[in-house]
Amino acid sequence: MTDVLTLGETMGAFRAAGPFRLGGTAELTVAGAESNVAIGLARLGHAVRWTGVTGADEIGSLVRRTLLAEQVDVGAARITPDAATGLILFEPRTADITRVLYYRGRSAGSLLSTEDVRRSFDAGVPRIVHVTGITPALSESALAAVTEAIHLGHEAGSTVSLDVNFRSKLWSPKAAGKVIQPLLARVDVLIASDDELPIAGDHQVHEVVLKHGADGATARTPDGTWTAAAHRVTVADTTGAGDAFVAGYLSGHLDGLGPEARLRRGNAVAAFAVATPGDWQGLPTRADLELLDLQAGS
Ligand code: KDG
Repeated sequence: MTDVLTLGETMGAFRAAGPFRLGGTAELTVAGAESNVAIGLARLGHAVRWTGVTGADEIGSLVRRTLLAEQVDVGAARITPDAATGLILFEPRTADITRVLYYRGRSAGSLLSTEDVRRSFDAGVPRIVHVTGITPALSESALAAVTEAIHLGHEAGSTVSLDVNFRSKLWSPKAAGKVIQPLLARVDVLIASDDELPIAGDHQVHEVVLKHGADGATARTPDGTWTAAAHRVTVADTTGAGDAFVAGYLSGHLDGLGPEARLRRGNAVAAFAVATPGDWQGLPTRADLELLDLQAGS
């Protein structure tokens, strides 16, 4: 049984030690919003499948190897000889501000298609289908893939979640709104940061989760509104904090927690993520989460 199916582009990631213009050392790892969520859920013990396309190259192997090592199922992911795996360069300027450069135009990841999504569902209906607003910006076929994932998830009775994840380097807020708003008709859980909410426009999504960064998060359903404060931790790197929150929040869904407890789990997972440099490296296990509970109780 698959708990969560997610799909998108995961790239090779270079994280520089200092300003790019000075050159010097950089760490090579992988990054992608959906695979960050997948790793977060897998570390919490959930069965997660990630679907995407990587090139038949060494960076693509790094992506697949990393996800496999994190117990993420990549059995439905595709390797293409037709394009290279994309790259993302992170230039940390402060703990809160990281400059991002993309080398992902016509990348393997942008070739994601509806067939990839159908193949992913062949392996079993997931309890949750999670997509982001990044993938539809990559190409027409990637948009079709996201549309198909939402459609198949909705038809099969999965909970469909969408994180707006607006990326200004890929498109404008107006272009994003035009594409994302029609998708929301079949979405059950809409996740956005405060500044991304206007992109979602008017919608009827049952559950809306707002990420307020260091100020925590809010969940709204027809039954009420809940807010939970973020944990105070020393921040090393906020990249991937939103994805970490989503992993925790969806984990709470899978465990049958109520809205406030889901928010608390999201905030706890995000606290671990921001305390370690990197998108996903600091994501906690269940045992790690208990450490936070112990500290809160001491
Ligand atoms: O959410 C963190 C992301 O910014 C990172 O992993 C890269 O997915 C990414 C993107 O497309 O910007």
